[in-house]
Amino acid sequence: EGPDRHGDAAVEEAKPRLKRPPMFKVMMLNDDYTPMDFVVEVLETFFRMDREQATRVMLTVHTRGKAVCGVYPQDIAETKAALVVDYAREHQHPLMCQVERA
Ligand code: TYC
Repeated sequence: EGPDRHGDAAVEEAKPRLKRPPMFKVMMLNDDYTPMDFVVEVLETFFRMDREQATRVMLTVHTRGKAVCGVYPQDIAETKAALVVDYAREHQHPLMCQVERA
């Protein structure tokens, strides 16, 4: 029995992958300059929120300093945070995201 047994039915059996990956929160941070409508657009585009959800999260960031935009495996969380920051820079906004262990 084991992963390197060959020559019979066992080679066709994949080991069940039941372990969930560690999850990471993408946090959006407040600043004084990024327009509210730009933040709402970012939340809709990169985090698949509807207008109402995106507006609620944006206002939470604005009033409390930061809020969770989504929770993902680490590579996806890091990629989303980087894409958002790049997109904001392209539009000359200082919007910031950070990734935290969930
Ligand atoms: N504080 C910004 C303003 O008053 C709006 C804002 C909201 C900026 C959320 C960043 O992540 C943010 N225009």
